[in-house]
Amino acid sequence: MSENNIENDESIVALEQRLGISRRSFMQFCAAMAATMGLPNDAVAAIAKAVATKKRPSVIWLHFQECTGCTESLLRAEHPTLEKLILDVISLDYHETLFAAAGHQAEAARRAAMKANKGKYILVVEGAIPTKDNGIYCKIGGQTAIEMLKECAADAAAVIAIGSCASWGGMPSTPPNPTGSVSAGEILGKVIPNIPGCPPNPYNFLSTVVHFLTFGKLPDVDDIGRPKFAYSRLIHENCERRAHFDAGRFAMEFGDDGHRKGYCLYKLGCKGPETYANCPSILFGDVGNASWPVGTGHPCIGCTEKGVAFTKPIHELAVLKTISPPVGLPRIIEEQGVGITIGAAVLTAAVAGAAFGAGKQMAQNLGKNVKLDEGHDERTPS
Ligand code: FSX
Ligand code: SF4
Ligand code: F3S
Repeated sequence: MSENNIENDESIVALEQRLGISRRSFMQFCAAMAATMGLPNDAVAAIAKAVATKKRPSVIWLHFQECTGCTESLLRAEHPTLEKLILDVISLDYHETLFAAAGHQAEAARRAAMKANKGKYILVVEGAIPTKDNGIYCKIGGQTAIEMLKECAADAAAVIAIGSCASWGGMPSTPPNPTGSVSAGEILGKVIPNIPGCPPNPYNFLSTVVHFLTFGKLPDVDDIGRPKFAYSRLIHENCERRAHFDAGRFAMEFGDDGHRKGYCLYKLGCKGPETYANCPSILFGDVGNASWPVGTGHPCIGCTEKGVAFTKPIHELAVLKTISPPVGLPRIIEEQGVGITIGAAVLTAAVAGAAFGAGKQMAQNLGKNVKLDEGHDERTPS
């Protein structure tokens, strides 16, 4: 079914009435999910149908050592449609921050949801797990975080670590790591899908859940469990300041002339060259252009990378993992005899650039009914 046909499908019409949102907004949400995951246009209809008709997966959401920023970031996705959709895409059956219930009532609700959805629920873990002194530094309802995580993971269909704390220890594991904080995967003894970031981008989490709902499995992950659709490119590859890096134009101090002109932040300690994430492509908070750390003038601290954020000093220079040009630009000098013509390379780069631009614009304009001025990008520094 095409995107246009599905808009008139009765399940989508029913969804419109149930949630009080327009079909157009809903289709824009589905298109943004597909674009975030790098899926072709055909996937939009499949996603729309799955979200509108499939039983919402039960989600048990645990909080351990963290700041609740991951939850906050999910709820701060600003479009009027989104908070409704989050709560409609998943059935949030246990969440300590958002739950109305408290105390034993809340723990009873968690166990009831786990029993009713045995083997089918998604367990989301937010926060690191302290291991020192038998884990006594984080206890909920009389259980240590270690005990609670093991109990909840035993019958889950999938376990997802959200945020850097649950993914690799994050902030609580900052040396000297006084409580012996580790990741959820370390407690469970396996690599689990994780969405690092402090906070992580809500679209990466939502896209992962929507992928599970639509295709019945989690998306492909890299060797440390991060979905490839979101964490296979260095920040440095898609950064709007990259031309300044390549030309050697750097901010040397906060507030200096180069900083005011939007020059590259590498010499202020930007970790974009060694950090894998899609922040410059999908941005944060749905508030428009430049809404990501580097866009606002702050160096990336590498919050999605173990061993970078909360370990390396913010001012320390990043390791340059690659000096190849960003994917959106054609290569200036083509290597000889590698089986690709300059024309093909330019075409590939143009297509990659167009896809990147389309995804970015879609994410930025979710729920808005604006005419895009595609010839102008306000983020480009003068
Ligand atoms: Fe950690 Fe999430 Fe950073 Fe905070 O809770 S990833 S401290 S944004 O909230 O786990
Ligand atoms: Fe962007 Fe940072 Fe790379 Fe400079 S060093 S181009 S600011 S990611
Ligand atoms: Fe984190 Fe750097 Fe993105 S600090 S939010 S990985 S730009």
